[in-house]
Amino acid sequence: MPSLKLTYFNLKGRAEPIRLILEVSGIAYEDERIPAPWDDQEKWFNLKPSTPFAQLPILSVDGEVISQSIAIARYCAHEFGLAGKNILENGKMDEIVEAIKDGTEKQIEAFLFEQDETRKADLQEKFHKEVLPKLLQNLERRLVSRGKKYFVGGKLSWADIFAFNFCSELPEKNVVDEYPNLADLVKRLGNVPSIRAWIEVRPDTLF
Ligand SMILES: N[C@@H](CCC(=O)N[C@@H](CS)C(=O)NCC(=O)O)C(=O)O
Repeated sequence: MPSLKLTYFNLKGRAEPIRLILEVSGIAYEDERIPAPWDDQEKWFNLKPSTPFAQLPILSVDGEVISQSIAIARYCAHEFGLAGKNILENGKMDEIVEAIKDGTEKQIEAFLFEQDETRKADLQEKFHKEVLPKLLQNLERRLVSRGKKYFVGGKLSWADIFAFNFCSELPEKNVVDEYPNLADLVKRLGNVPSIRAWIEVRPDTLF
């Protein structure tokens, strides 16, 4: 097995789906956490110039570094048994992951990045009233069309893990209850022993 070190801020954020993939795979890795820039900038400012795109997360694989959270997650899924068995299955998994990524980017913009208070309020309202319901509805439809239990191939994959992480990190968790098959998937994944064990011990962070 390669020697893995995942470096991110002490947050769930973009690293948490990767951590969950590694936990489910049962692969040993170092979970390196540095203070969030708003807590203490020094460590990040020292590290930033050495990272490929001046951002985190990064994953060191036997000393070779890859960045971009989705690329890292995809690498881990493929390497450790949570990807598809053929190119079509992988395409279907990518579809789910990319759809969730689109929603996540809009969420980050509305809740973290936007500085103008009026625009921020508008973006947040749009997220709650349009972006999130549409995304959850489409995920529910996709899940139903693929047999209700898992998003692809009738077995647990990194696509399910992305959906689990996104839904279970929503501040208002009960919004997912309107989508019964998605809610059931989130509940089932929360009971996977490796996921449950990780959630019990992982650092308690704001997001
Ligand atoms: N597309 C990149 C985005 C990475 C990103 O935005 N990272 C943020 C933390 S979530 C970061 O490193 N911020 C600190 C900075 O840009 O200085 C990915 O998915 O990894």
